[in-house]
Amino acid sequence: MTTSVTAVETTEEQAHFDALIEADLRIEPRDWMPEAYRKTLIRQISQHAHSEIIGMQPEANWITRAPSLKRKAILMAKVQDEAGHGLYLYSAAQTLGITREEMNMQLIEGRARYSSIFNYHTPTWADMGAIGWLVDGAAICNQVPLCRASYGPYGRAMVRICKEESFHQRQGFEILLELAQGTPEQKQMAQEAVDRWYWPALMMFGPSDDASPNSARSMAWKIKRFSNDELRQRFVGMCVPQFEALGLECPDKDLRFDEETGQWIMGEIDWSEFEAVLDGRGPANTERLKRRREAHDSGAWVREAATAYARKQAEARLAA
Ligand code: FAQ
Repeated sequence: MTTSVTAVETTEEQAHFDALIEADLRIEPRDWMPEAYRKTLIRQISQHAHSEIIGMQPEANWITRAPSLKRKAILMAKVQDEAGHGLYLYSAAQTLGITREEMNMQLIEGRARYSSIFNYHTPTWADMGAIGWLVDGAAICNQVPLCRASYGPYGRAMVRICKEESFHQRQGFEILLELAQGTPEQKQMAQEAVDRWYWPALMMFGPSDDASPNSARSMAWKIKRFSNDELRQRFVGMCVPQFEALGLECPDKDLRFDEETGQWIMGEIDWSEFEAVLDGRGPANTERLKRRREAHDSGAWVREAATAYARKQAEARLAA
């Protein structure tokens, strides 16, 4: 008897959920949702949050070496923004029933993914320009559609994140423009940084559509609005005129626009490199996780102090 009542309720709840998705309305934390939808969101949002947090490392590495006080202040603000993005996203994931602690442990124990892009080194100042222009540029392309994600807390977090990412992208472009218009050595440095980051930025969009196990379902649920390849296309189309404005060469020598299909035909992406990075064998995977674990350990006293303070406050409230 109980089982059949539950079954009827679930069917009704499922129908209500489907209707909300169909009508392009938002699913909120109070709403019933299929377990697989919840799990997919936790996976994507927590991976996204971890990316923002790990993504602070390649740039933080340059704060002390930025070429002027102004550049230092801008870079510091950008890295702080990434921390903020991580926090909005962890909060959004928490509304789905996972704790911040659990997500954090998944990251530091190497059980969670974060974006492949943050496993590359930043040997020169021009890499700060290339990250801002290409990595934040790719992030915007991928994330603007996520502002319309069907899950309310995720979509709303993305609105604020995207505003900040646009500023990040412009500051990266401006760093590269200044270098590209500087001495021949500076222009060369800008070109080399772009050569380093271009292909990994294309990989940020994920595997090609035929190798993307999650896309179809995430698109049906309106979490993702476009496929990985569609967004990669859009990004390449955005970059082409910007390469021209910078006076830099696109590292993809085979890139051409096919008038007939309206598609960019790209050179071959080295998917074996992408797989190696996802498998923990990228240039900087080991040091990124090591640094994150050290930061977690050295922050233990802050967590302990915050817990003790919260306990004292609770005791004081009870005594009052
Ligand atoms: N790196 O079936 P799909 C930023 C995994 S934030 C690592 O296509 P899905 C800001 C994927 O998780 C950058 N893993 O998966 C910033 C899945 O593995 P799983 C982060 C990747 O979820 C700038 C498997 O491959 N942005 O840059 C990657 O439908 C500067 C199969 O893939 C986001 O997270 C990858 N690149 O589509 C910060 C945006 N690609 O979980 C600091 C939100 C795929 O089944 C400085 N996320 N995988 O074991 C998304 O839009 C999606 O999750 C995708 C992947 C498009 C990343």
